[in-house]
Amino acid sequence: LANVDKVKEKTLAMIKPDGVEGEYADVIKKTILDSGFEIAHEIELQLNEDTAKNFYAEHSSKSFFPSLVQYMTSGKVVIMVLEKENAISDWRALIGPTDANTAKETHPTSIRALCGVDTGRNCVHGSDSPQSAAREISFFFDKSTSDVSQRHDEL
Ligand code: RTP
Ligand code: MG
Repeated sequence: LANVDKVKEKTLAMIKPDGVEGEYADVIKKTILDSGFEIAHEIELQLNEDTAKNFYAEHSSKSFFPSLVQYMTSGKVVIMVLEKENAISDWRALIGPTDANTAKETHPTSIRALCGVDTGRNCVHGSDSPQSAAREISFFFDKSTSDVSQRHDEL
């Protein structure tokens, strides 16, 4: 059993427009690699309104949905597939709580403490379950190839 490879898990990570605009992408990627993740795929693109709405469809009835869509379409994002054992929960732990002000108080070494502003502008995204990871990875990446490929140049 000691020789059995640990099963790797994949999750979807995104550096949101404020993170890209604030030039946090390089330090975030360094933190990702230093934390033992592999970056299996990476694309940078500008989300359009339909794509942002579809990606965050679970929040479509929330009062913050219009501002979320506005925020997510305000500039380029970097989208990555991260791979390691326990990638989904470990990436969520590394990014910290949704509200960046809470992150600064309770998780000062988290990524949202580093580059987030408040509960809306929190600079990074992470899949919150195996189901959402599968949905979100196939939302942006073509499963039929193992190359760094993307479904569209602009989404
Ligand atoms: P994410 O999906 O982006 O990783 O964030 P999360 O799981 O920590 O939080 P979630 O509840 O899924 O919310 C998605 C994103 O919507 C924005 N938001 N604004 N009260 C508000 O104004 C509010 N609440 C959430 C944030 O950008 C949040 O990350
Ligand atoms: Mg979420």
